[in-house]
Amino acid sequence: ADVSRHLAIDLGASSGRVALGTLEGGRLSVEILHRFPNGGVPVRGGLYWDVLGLWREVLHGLRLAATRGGVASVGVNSWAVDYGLLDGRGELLGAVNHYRSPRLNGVMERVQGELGAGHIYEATGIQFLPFNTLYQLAAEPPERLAQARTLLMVPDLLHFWLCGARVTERTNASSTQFFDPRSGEWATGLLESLGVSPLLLPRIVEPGTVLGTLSPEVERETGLRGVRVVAPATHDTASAVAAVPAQEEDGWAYVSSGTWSLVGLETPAPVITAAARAANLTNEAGVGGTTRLLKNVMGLWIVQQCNAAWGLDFGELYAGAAAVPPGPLIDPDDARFAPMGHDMPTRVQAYCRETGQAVPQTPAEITRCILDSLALRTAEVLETLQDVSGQAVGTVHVVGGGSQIAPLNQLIADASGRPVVAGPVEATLIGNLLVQSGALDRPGELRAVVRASNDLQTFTPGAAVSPERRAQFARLGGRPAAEAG
Ligand code: LFR
Repeated sequence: ADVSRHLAIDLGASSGRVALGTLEGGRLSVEILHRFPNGGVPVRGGLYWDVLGLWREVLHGLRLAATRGGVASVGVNSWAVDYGLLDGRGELLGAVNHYRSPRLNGVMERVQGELGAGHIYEATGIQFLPFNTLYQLAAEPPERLAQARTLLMVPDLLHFWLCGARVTERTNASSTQFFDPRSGEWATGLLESLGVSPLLLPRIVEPGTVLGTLSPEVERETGLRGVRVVAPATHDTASAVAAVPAQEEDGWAYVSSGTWSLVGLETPAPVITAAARAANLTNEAGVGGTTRLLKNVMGLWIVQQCNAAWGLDFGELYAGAAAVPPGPLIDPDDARFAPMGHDMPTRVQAYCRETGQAVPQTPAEITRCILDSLALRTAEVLETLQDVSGQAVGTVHVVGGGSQIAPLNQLIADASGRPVVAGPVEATLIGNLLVQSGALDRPGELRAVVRASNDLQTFTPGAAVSPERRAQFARLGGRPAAEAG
C-alpha cells in the first residue's frame, strides 16, 4: 500500500508540538515527537511571543524527526492574527506582539470611528475582536511601518525561515480583518484608509500549496534532506475544522476547544448579512473554498489562567468541578477575562459578586462556574448560528484539547439539547497533516480518514437546563459594544 509521511508543526497559545503523521491504507497515525510550552512574554508593559524560542524548538523537533527516517513534507499552523514585519533584507523588525498586548486598548474603537464599523464588517465579514490584525497595524509605531517591506503571519514567518517563501496562506489571511472573503483578495482599501501600505502584503496561496524545500541551512541544522515545505491550513482553527469527523449529509456544528472555543458551522459561502453583523459572527476561510462561519468564545483560557495561579493537576481540577453542584455563572466573553494575569480567580469572583450571585470559593467551585458558563454560551451561539445561516444543527462535534474534558462535553450536550461527539483531540495536527498529504484533492476523503483513524465518544443530552437557569445566564448579557451594534 502507499505510505506517505509528513511533519506537522502546531503552535498553540499555551504549547507547541512537532508531530509525525503516517498515512497508510486510508488511516492516519500521529506521533508527537516534541512538545514545548508557549505563552506571552511580558516586557515593559508590552506582551510578546518568543518566536525565536519557538523556532529553536521547531528545529529540535525536526532533528528528532530526522532520526526517524524520511518524510515527504512539513507544514506549520498556529493561532491567528499575529505577524512579524520584515525589512527589505528579510530581517525581522523587532519582536512579534501578542494579541493580548495592552497596546491594543481602545484601538479598535478608534478605527471603527474612523472607518465605520458597518463598512469594515461589510468588507470583511469578520467578528470585531480588539486584536484583529487590522487594529494591530493601526497600533504600530509609524517608524516601524516605514521600515517594513513585508508582513508575514506567524506560520508564514516560520515557512519563510524554513524555505525562503514569502507568501500568506489563505485561511490565516482571512483572520486579519483586511481580507475580502468574497473576492478572495486582500481588502487593501481598509489598510490604505489607515495609511498602511498594501505593498506589505504578500501573495495569497491556497492550503496545500508547495512553498519550496527546506533551505540548505535548515537541512544542515536538522539532518533532514529533500523535504518539501507545504502550507497546510495555517490557521489552527481551519486545520481543526478540516478534521471534524462529520458525516457530510448531517447538519452539524463544531466546537474547536482549546484556549479559545471556536463555535461554528461550515458554510458553502460567506454569510455577511445584517443578522451576522448583529451577532458579530466571523466568516473565516476554510479549506476547499468553504467558509468557517463561527464565533470566538473565550474558552478554556479562563481556567488556564486561574490554574496558572493555582498550579493544580488539570484532570483533578475538572473532576473536582464536576463533583460540586452548579452555582453562579459568568459571561465568559466579558472583556475583563481577556487579559493575561494571575488574578483571574479574583476576576471571576468579582464578577459573581457584582452580579449578585454566590461567590465561588474553591478552585473546584470557580472551575464549575466557568465550565457551566462556557457550555451555556456555546449553546446560545449554536442557536444564533442556526438562525443566521438557516443551516440546521443536529450533531455538535467537539474537537481539540478541550474535547478530553468529559464533564464539559456533557454540559454542552445538556445545554444545547444535542448529541456531542468528542474527538479527535489532535484535530489540528490531523488537519494539517492530511492537507499536506493532498487529501483535499479527493472530496470527502479527508473526513473519512479522520473517522477511520480515531475513536470518538458520544455524549447524549441528559436533563434539560431549566428555564430559570437559562434566565440566570441570559440576564448576565453584557455583550461588548461592537456586538450590540
Ligand atoms: C485559536 C485561535 C482562534 C483565533 C485566536 C487568536 O487558537 O487561532 O481561531 O481567533 O486563536 O489568534
